[in-house]
Amino acid sequence: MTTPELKPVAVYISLGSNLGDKKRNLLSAIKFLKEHDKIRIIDISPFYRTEPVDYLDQDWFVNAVLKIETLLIPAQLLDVLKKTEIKLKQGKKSIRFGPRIIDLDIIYYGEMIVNTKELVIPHPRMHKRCFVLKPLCDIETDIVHPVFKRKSKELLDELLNNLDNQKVILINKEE
Ligand code: PH2
Ligand code: MG
Ligand code: MG
Repeated sequence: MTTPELKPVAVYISLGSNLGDKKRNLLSAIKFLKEHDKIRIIDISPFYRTEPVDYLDQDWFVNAVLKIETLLIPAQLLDVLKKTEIKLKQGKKSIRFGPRIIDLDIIYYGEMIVNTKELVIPHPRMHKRCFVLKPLCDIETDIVHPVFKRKSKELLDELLNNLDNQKVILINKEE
């Protein structure tokens, strides 16, 4: 019997920062992930300046979405993301939904649905967040949400129809 060939899975990761040099924090996180031998960066969305959501009394964020291919299973990838966050935070703590140097969340892991105490995929709030859906659509408008069976562009359009405008502003490359 031959060993089954491992196929890399396409994964979308949301990046966010609203403390310190926000753009640089995102770029540093991408650099860490790029150095991992089981992660291949496929695409990086434009960066957006975004109004805070959920916990409103905090500075605006810079957000982006990353498409990678990886052989890591979700729990292993989560571990890599957590370690990257810890490296960039250098010991500084952050509160839930509050200000943070870097936040790395798995949005989609192929078409897999994960529901454990540590990890929920697709990300449980992604469909309510322009700061995720806008950059996601810049990379891929047709990727289908495995629970809602909706394309990312449809999720974004529904959100824009339903919501009091969460502001997301494209950052110029030169800025
Ligand atoms: N992350 C949060 C809470 N609110 N708002 C914006 N605009 N961007 C974020 O990345 C963000 C947020 C918790 O992870
Ligand atoms: Mg988050
Ligand atoms: Mg997080």
